[in-house]
This record gives sequence, structure tokens and C-alpha cells, in this order.
Amino acid sequence: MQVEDSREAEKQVRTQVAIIGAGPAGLLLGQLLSRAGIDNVILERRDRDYVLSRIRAGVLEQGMVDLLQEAGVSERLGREGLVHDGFSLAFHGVLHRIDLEELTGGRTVTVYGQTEVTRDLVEARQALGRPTIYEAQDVALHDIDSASPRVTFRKDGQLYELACDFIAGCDGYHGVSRASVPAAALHSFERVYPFGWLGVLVDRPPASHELVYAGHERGFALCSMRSAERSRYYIQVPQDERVEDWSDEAFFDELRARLPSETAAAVTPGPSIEKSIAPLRSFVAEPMRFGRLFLAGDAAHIVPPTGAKGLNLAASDIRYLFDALHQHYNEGSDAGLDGYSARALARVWKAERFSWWMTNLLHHFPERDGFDGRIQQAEFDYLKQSRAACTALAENYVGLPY
Ligand code: FAS
Ligand code: PHB
Repeated sequence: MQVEDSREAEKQVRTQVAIIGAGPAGLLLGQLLSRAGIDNVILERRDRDYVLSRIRAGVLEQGMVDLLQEAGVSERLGREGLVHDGFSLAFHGVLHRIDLEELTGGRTVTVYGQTEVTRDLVEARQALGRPTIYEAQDVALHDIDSASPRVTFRKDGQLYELACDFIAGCDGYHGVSRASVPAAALHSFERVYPFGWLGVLVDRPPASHELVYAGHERGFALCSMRSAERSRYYIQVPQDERVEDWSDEAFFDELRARLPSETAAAVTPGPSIEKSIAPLRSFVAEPMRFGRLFLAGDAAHIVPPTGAKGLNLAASDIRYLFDALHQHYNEGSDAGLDGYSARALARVWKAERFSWWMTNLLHHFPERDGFDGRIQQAEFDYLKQSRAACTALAENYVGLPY
């Protein structure tokens, strides 16, 4: 980032790609661009500690693992990531294992916390000496439909203007990027679920060596992990639930009430080191491009975490966007940029479908009548008896091709 002559009360800076947001999408794009010699600046609203402290996703598709390897940030992932070749569904106390590796011809997923992915990317960026402007305030996008887009922001009271060729909007669901697109140019699709996930992180061994997704009339529960010593558990709670209303003891009692007895018996309660409630929604904004602004990750779409797709969709968006920018700068072709939105949305909608389907299969919808409960039971019975049904689930869970 070069600092050009400063105008009155304003510093002029320039880069090739301005990235808004230092979450996994923004950091991964920045890493790939930097290694390809394409200048970029990341503007992040929060401070570094906040970015590094967020507890979110836990399951990586192979496509994301491969992309992190290409970005040169997979060394710790290779050492500490847990490769999983299957997981279990439980329905009203009955367990059914989905053999991912056998059903998909050898494909697996890797359990490795998003927090660790973010740390690896932040440290790699620092090692490359690439600029991330933390605590950038009042970020605003200008002239995004022109050949000279600009981003203004305040840092330590100083107003800056960042001139660039392209803007990557990687600032999540509540960011400024999607909000900068004229309403008439954007078409949004949304489904808000009448419940959230109360998640707990605890330094106790996991209840099972694989993930267990449990459907129960009391509500959904998930047994996941971060390592052999650290577990991640979730239970479905009403939409308006408050985390302070849940003691650790009440959480573990409710969790075990929803699990098959053998799984419940293997849960080791302990003091939570993180406890939070995430709302569940399905959301897509179309198109994912407006002029020189390209949306990626949660800035463009949200999935309920049931299918473990949110983080992985951010990765496939970045695969497409990086390839398109690389093609622009190195081959002088804009075919990738012009095709980005349609290509990304084709994969996004398939993941939206899968996440919506898994959420409807496993959650208790209080406002629904007995018919839906019977349909859920029939879905589960069909999965238990049909290899074709399990194969369809497995190929979506490991991740459809990029
Ligand atoms: P992120 O939201 O991670 O990052 C956006 C960044 O932009 C943030 O650092 C933010 O501070 C910054 N920003 C926002 N506005 C800005 C502005 N105006 N200017 C500058 N910067 C700005 N996915 C799963 O697969 N499994 C899960 O279990 C799961 N659990 C989740 C729990 C929660 C509470 C949430 C919110 C999401 C969860 N997700 C899960 C989805 C999540 O992992 C996202 O898919 C992933 O973080 C997407 O990464 P980004 O697109 O980079 O967005
Ligand atoms: C997690 O470990 O945080 C996790 C795993 C699988 C999911 C959602 C969250 O589907």
C-alpha cells in the first residue's frame, strides 16, 4: 500500500484489490492474492484480538483443506486437524452412521476450528508483511459501478481514501458491502428459523470420536469437537432464548436428554469456556457482483450451521474470485469476473438446499403439526434403509465439486 501525497485532512492510498473484512473469506483472499503478487489491503472494523477470538465453525470440506494448502497455510492444519470418515445421525434415540468415505469413494472431512483457520491466516499475512488495517471505522464504498472504485475509512481519527481496481466485500452478513449495492440491483431470498443454537465449548474429551447429529422431540443436539481434549456441543433453543438463562449444568442435562443413551453416557460435563447463541437463517443475495464490487462469504449468503457449510461456502467463493482476479491481472481476461456471480451462486444454492434439508430433518418445529413429525421419521427410516439416500447425504456433506 503506497501512501500518496495527502490532501487536506485526507490521506490518499492505493492498492489493486481492497478487501473489506478480516474473517476467513477476506483473509484467505488476501493470502492467495499476496502470494500471486497482486497488491491488496484488508480493512477490518474490529481489533485483531476480536477477530482471533471468535468461536464458529468446526468442519472443513476437502476443497477448503486443498485451498488452504495452496495458500500455504495448512502446516498446523495437517498436524492438528482431525480427519473424519463418517458421522452419526440419531433420531429419537436410534443411531445411524453415515460412512462418508465408503459412500463417496474415499472422501472425508477435517475437524479443525474456524478460530484456528483464522489464526493461521492472520499469522501468514503478518509474515508476508501485508497490510491489515484493524479498527477501521466508517468504512464506506464509493463509485463501485465505475472503473475507479474507492473506499474511505477512518483510522485513529485520520480520514483515508483507498483507491483500488476492485473491492472484495468479505464483511459478513452485517457488513457495509452488500448494503452499498443499490436496492434495485439486489434480490434477496431469506428463511428465518424459529430457533437458534446454544453452543458450549468445554475442555473435556468428546462424547464420541465422530460427530453425532441428534433429532429429538425436545429439540436438536450436536456433539462435535475441536480436539481429543476439547468438545463443542450445541442444543436447539427458542429464538428469543438468552444465554444467561442457561447454567452449564442445565445445558448438559438438556443435551443428554436429547442424545441416545450410549452417547449421553459418554458426555463428560465441565465448565464452559465459551457459551453463546447463534440465530439460524437461510439467506442469499443475488447477484454477488455489482460493478467493481464482488461479494463473498457471509456478505452474500448465510446457511443454518446444520450442514457445516457456512465457512466452506466462503472458501469456494474465494476460489472462484481469486481465479477471476488472477485471470484479469495475468491474462487480461475478464471472463472469470463476468462469470463469478453465476458460478458462485450455482454452488451456493446447492449448499443452501442441503443445509435447509438437514435443518428440517433434525430440528423440532413447535408450530408444526404431527404430519411433519411423521415426515421427519420417514426421512430417517428411509436413510436407514437406502444406500442411495445415504449417498446423497454423504456427497453433500463432504462438499459438492467446486
Ligand atoms: P465473517 O462474518 O466471519 O467475517 C466478516 C468480517 O468482516 C468480520 O471480521 C467483521 O468484523 C468484519 N466487518 C463487518 N462489517 C465491517 C465493516 N463495515 N468494515 C470492515 N469490516 C467489517 N459455519 C459453519 O460452517 N459451522 C458453524 O458451526 C458455524 N457457526 C457459526 C456461529 C455464528 C455465531 C456465526 C455468526 C456464524 C457461524 N457459522 C458457521 C458461519 C461462519 O462460520 C461463517 O460462514 C464464516 O464466518 C464466514 O466467513 P466470512 O464470510 O469471512 O464472514
Ligand atoms: C462445530 O464443530 O462447530 C460444528 C460442526 C458441525 C456443524 C456445525 C458446527 O454442522
